[in-house]
Amino acid sequence: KQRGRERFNDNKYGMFIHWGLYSQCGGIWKGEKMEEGDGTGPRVAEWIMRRKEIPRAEYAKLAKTFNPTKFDADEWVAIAKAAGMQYMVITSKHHDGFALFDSKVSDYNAVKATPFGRDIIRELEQACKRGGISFGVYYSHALDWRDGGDSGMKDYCYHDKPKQEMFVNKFDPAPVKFDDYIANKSLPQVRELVANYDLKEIWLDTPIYIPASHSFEFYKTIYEANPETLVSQRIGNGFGDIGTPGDNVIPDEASENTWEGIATTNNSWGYKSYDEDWKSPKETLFWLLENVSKGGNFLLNVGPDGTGTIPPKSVQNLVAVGQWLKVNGDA
Ligand code: FUL
Repeated sequence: KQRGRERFNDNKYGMFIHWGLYSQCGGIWKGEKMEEGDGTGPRVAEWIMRRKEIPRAEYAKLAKTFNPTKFDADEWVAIAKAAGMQYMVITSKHHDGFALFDSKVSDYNAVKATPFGRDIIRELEQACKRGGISFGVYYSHALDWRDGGDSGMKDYCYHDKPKQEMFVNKFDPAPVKFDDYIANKSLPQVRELVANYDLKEIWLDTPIYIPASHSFEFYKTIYEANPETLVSQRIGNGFGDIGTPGDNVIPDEASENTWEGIATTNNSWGYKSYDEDWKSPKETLFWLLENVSKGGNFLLNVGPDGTGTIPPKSVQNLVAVGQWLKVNGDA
């Protein structure tokens, strides 16, 4: 039996939220959709900086226009609850390096670099508390296209890992060593998160080249700050508490491990303005039942747009499942 399994799996169903500067683009850069043009990496909309190879300074201009006046933390929590969800995990910093929380480590964050000037992570943490659901954050620790240099490719690329070079910033990397990025931004920001916010879960992601010593350091840092905070296994190198079968994957077999299935509501995590391929309520329910009946949690994503609105169609589908759960579930 793994650490935290009981408490974690009691929550069963949660809302994953991918939100950041990229949400303003909706998958389109200079009139070009992400399906077209050059660049590598997945076609998911939060990857626009990598796919379109947008230089760091140019991408950072998106901070100046980030002013999601429709954002209302209590409303997002109300939607999660109406959907039958019992927890929420939001991107506190994705691969683009921009943080949604107030940080002393880097000014590249929602409070200090945008006209909005609000601590989104604090507002959601408090709203979850008021609403009686658990709260956690996603944090891209190893991959940071703004400050992460080459994300360890030069120093830690061994075995079969070169194929992961499509992940890293090769177009305009920060002139820093990966180890310095870990020491000066990534670890300190994780320290800020665990010290300043009440987190049930921290979803580190995309370890790519990170060496085991760093993964261990992250785990130790989080555990020592708050042993209640469970860590995703994408911390890398076999550390972490919560496994996942993969992006948009339902495992074949049931498992006693602590794990969480993760899925999108259309085909992207971040807001993609032209993706209307929504999972119907029936499909959504299928995913939920498959994951939960096999012993996992199900963390289902929504991608709010640049104004702070969760796409109405996804809300509608989620709430329809919530209504079914009210009648047929045991919550
Ligand atoms: C992946 C990331 O690269 C995606 O952008 C997304 O965050 C997904 C949940 O994990 O590894």
